[in-house]
Amino acid sequence: MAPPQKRPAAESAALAREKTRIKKEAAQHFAVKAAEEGPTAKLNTLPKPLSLPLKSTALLCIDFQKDFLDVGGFGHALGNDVTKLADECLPGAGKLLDAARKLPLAAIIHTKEAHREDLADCCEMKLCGPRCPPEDKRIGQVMVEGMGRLLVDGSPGNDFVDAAKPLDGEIVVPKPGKGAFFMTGLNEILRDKGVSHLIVCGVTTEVCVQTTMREANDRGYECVLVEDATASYIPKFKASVIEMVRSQGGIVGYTVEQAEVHWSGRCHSPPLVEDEITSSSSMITWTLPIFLFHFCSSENDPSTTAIDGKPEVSSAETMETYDEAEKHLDNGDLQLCVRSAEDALAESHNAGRPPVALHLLVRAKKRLGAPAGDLVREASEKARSQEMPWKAAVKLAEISLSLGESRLSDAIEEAKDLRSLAAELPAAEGKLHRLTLSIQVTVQLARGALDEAMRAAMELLAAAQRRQDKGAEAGAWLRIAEVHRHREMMTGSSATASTAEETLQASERSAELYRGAAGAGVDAAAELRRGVGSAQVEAASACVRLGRLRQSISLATEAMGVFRSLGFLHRLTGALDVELEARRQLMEPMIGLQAANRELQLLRENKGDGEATRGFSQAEAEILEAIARTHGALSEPLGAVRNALLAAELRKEIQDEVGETSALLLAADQQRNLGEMIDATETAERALALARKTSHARHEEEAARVLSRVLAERGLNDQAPQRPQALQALEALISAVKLRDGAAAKDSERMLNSYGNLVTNKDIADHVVPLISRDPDSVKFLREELGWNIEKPYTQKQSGKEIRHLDFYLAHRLSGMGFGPQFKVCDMPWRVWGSTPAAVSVNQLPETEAWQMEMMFRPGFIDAGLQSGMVHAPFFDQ
Ligand code: TIU
Repeated sequence: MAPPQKRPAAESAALAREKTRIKKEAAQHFAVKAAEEGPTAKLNTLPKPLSLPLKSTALLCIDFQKDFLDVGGFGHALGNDVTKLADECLPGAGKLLDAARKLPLAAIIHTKEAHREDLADCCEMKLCGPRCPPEDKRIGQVMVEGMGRLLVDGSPGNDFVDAAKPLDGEIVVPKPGKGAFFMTGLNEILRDKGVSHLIVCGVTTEVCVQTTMREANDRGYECVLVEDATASYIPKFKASVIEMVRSQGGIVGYTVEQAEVHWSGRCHSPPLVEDEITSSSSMITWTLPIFLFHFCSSENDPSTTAIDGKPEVSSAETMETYDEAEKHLDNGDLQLCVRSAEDALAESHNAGRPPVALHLLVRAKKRLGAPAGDLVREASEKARSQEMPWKAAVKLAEISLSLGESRLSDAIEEAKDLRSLAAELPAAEGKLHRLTLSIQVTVQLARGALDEAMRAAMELLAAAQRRQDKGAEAGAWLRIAEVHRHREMMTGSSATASTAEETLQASERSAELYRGAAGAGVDAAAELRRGVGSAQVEAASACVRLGRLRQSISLATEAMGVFRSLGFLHRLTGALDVELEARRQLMEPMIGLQAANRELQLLRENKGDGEATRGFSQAEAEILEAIARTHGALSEPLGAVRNALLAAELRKEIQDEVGETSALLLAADQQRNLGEMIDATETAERALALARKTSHARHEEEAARVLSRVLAERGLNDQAPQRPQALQALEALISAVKLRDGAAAKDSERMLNSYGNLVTNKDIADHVVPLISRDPDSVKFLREELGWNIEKPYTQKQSGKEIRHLDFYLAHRLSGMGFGPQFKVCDMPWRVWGSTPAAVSVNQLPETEAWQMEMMFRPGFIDAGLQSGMVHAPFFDQ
């Protein structure tokens, strides 16, 4: 045999790039790296001792269900003696759960083997194949009253046993197979939570536990099997699994005898809630004996950081009442904003601020639904009683209302009035003047008058420079950056174009000035610190557009720190969005997901049950939506659906119906990608109803589009809300052909195509046949203008075979492809015409398309051929 060859010294840059790409893509399937910081636990595992990084460790409890542990369950139906199982593993599992719940683990997850009620997720082999139990003891059947249907989600017998029930906040993963990774979102959940290590327990050892451990091992998770918290109906199998797992140096993972090891050492407290900034650095010594885990101190000094290395979200530092009001408005805590603004008005000591506080008050009350007339009246009364420049105050209130109702010309006029008023008020002049200009920038941006907006922003800068007010100058540069950003995006407008470089420069200048004005940091006015953060986000997003992705991430991260410490949660999630986009472009979306989940965790820990929970819930929902979108981009619809539905739930809780609609739309679209068409229909219908209720035209349109698409894919075109419009487009097309209007025909065809399969080939035939029989020349027009080939006669006989979609899908799944083709509709060739109508059209889900591209097929063709048992060959030869 030839000796091994030496590797060539250098590889081409292209090859190296390709390798990096493959590595990054592969990484999406793998566990993340172990946490480097935070507490660790030393375990006496075999084949060697293991140090668990607690921050990235999850406890995974497999199938502690009555179906396996109780008489009358599925395990019993299989012919097992189930009576010894509970004693063998539940005491150990109870101790393990108790201990784990006291630790800062990444997650506690409970799986359950559970099929959907319709058993669509149970393959025939498992349901009624030759290795199944006899009739009446099969999945979905009721063997013993009181236990319900065997192994079906929601049945009493499918629930967890009392000794190992999940608590609130713990994750439950239903699974249709033995392995917990098969057809579940478990891998995404673990990856999102930054999990590298799994402590595994559950039943039965050699079936679901071992299968799951093997699946986890292949995905890069380090697993530890806890021996006294797992059991098998066949004791020698448990012993064998334990031996197997740790043989060959730990081929599947580690094992540890029991959960009981006395704890010693110190641990700092988990992040505390509310305003106690100092609590993050306090050390406490736990006096409880803790099972299993033996703490070691964290490598970095824990006294300076919270448990996860981050400071907690604070709701107030040295913030003035005015800043508080601003924060609450930004976070959507409107009642709190009203209260802080009223306090700020009462404190009226700072020239120029009272009118601004009134401005905040009016905006918050407006968003709470107060009538405009009342608000103006209230503003003028408040202004008079506070002895503030009331004319200016009322004018400001009017402007707020005009802006809120998009009456932009009114706002412009009012801003001019305000300006002349400002000049008459020496004490407040500077502030009011700048506020006027700032409003002008806002209004001109809203009108799309970008050069006018830039002029106002420049004037704002000049005014600040005249007064040598660094903070105001910083604010002006931020507005300039904002206008540049709009000018970057402008298309077909007459305004001057800007580059991302210009946006970046202006925002960097702003950050620098804000930082200078804020001085040493923590004690600085919240307004200035917030300015630093906002300027950094603007700069970070410009960096994304410039492809400077690492720089973008570091800016966004810094900004998040600022907003977190000030409690500006909405801005915090805005900064996070920028980081996610940069991570996505860097092809490291999982790191973004981890960051998002960390932020989510932090929000939840700090939420408390105080009054400001609305802002927390809103920010939580925003992060969940960002996570859902990222999963969507990664073609992980399970993760996307789960997070989008959680977001919708939160939005509902805080009665944010507009937000709820958009979360539902996101969920519906992903349920469609997942093939959960019934769920997708229901979700889209809910979204449509909400959009109508809130009179949100864009959402209504979007919901009608999603719902129509789903219904069409289910073959329920007639129920689709956009069906009438789609038919109108077809009629418009026919009229355009009659009039020989090429441009109109093309427009209508584009319109028609945008409705996808809402209009069927039969509809087209029903319209086209009468047309060409009355007007034979239209065939030529259709060919020349639209390229429709409807005159080509068929020379061969058509044949078609219909195969039920589900059968076809399952056949492919079971024959080893792992999934089946996922098209929904297959008729005959689209717009091919002969003596008898014949058309093929195929609608596909994105997954199928990607799969076909990989196999170098043009999307659609193989499905069409496969399903219809080979349609008319000449069509494919063309
Ligand atoms: N039959 C058996 O031992 N186990 C299962 O079917 N499922 C689980 O292990 N959970």
